[in-house]
Amino acid sequence: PILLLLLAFLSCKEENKKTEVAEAQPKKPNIIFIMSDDHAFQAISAYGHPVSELAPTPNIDRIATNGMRMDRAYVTNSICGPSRAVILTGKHSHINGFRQNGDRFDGDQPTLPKKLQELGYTTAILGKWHLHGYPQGFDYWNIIKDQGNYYNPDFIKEGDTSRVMGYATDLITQDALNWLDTQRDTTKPFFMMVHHKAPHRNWMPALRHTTKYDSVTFPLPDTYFTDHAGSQASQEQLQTVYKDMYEGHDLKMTKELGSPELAHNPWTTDFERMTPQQREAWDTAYQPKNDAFHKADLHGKALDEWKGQRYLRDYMATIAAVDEGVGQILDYLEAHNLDENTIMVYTSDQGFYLGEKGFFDKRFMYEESYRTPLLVQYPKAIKAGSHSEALVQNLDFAQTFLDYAQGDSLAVDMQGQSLRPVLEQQLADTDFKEVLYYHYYDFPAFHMVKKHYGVSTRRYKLMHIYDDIDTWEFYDLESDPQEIQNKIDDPAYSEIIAGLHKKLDSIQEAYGVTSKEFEQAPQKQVEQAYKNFE
Ligand code: SGN
Ligand code: CA
Repeated sequence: PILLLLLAFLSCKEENKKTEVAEAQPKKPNIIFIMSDDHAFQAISAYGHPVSELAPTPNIDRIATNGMRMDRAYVTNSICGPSRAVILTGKHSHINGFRQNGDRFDGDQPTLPKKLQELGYTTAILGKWHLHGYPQGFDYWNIIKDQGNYYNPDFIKEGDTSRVMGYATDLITQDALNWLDTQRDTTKPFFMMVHHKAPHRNWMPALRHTTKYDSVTFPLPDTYFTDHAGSQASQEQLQTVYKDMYEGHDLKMTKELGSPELAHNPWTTDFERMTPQQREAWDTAYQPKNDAFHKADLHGKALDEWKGQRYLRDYMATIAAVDEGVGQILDYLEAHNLDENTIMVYTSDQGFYLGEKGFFDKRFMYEESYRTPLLVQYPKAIKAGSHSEALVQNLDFAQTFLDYAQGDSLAVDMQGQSLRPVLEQQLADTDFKEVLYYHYYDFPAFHMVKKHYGVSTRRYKLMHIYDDIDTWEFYDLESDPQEIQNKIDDPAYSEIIAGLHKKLDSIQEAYGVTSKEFEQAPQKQVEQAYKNFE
């Protein structure tokens, strides 16, 4: 019996050891990646911009308060589909094959969600997809069809398309909460991508927010009126608020006093999809303000400024529902004790113009559209209320998540770098990346922003604009943060510019950029496009 007792004691010890080993293995973190569409960092109050101070985003700010605000996060190609493809693959556009909107994503290639599945995760994607074809690597998916509509949008749920009644942002938030609460496999860590349509053009707020900022006067940027001296590409773009927005579709202006009928509205579907009740509530909100506009009889500069004001009010009001949704997801995590072990990311597919240089939309390698908001909370490893000025890119997201998911042993053939040392403040901001690469291809297309590529460092930016023109631009962000003085021909900068050319050559080589990346569109096609979009 003594021997038996000894054996029992030993095997018990062995059991304890096993439990200890199991406990020593850290639990893989859950990852929630919330990405809105066209959300400018200027429009998030955690970033402290005069516009967002008047229209705060208290819930999105919670992520910054609980975690890290990244002040110098950039995209590699400032446009929707390409940004999403970079995030899924961790590779630049010329490697993942999705260079411009309208391309078709090769879903058979290795991607972040597929790798996470291999690492034991359950995965979901909800909301905007915009890559054509169907998502792969997701256990659950429910995506908005094409660009999507704000009211009563079509969703494609695992292959079946149907119109869902309601407001897009709220529907996407609800779907995320349902998946978290009732649908996911709770035996596995989860990865959930929540991709809002908002605040993409044509900036239609939820009915509860249609008058939210009517009494607020937003400051228009100093550069709202500018002649774009030094930048031919900026002179020839078609994304100026007071020239290129459609008065009905974008600015929700009406034809005349006393009538709810919209002014120029070439794409009728956004409003036609509304139910009569929704449309009535909408008109009740907008008609009095439109009538007041007609009575004011504005012209010239005053009219241009009024348009900027209407744009900002609608844009910020559209964000209000996104902010509420982020709050609901954070509340859910906290109520279910999931917050400690969940990495929560808030970002946008690129930046956006809020009237700087007179612009809306994105595409350019200038700061407002090149930079994107990035807030990350993970209480276990990221210090609350921290911020970073490290140069990082959306190219780095995939490897960051794989690093946290203990996938470092997986052979990943990606082009980014894990942000973990930056997020956990193990590295000085200046010791991460010194130079970033950018390439935009979507020309001729909407807004006629020409093809360009370039490099940026903490202080300088060099861009080559090509296709129907061939120009270079160089900016010193320290002396000219608004990027309105192209100093490409300034002899005082010639050495710095020569250094940037070298950096450009070597980074292109490192990323595998070949001469075939610089193809030009046929001149006839460009001319026709200018006619179509004017
Ligand atoms: C739509 C918009 C454009 C926008 C593109 C790309 N027009 O075509 O203004 O630049 O999407 O945006 S709209 O009036 O039809 O909305 S992206 O975010 O998908 O890249
Ligand atoms: Ca976008």
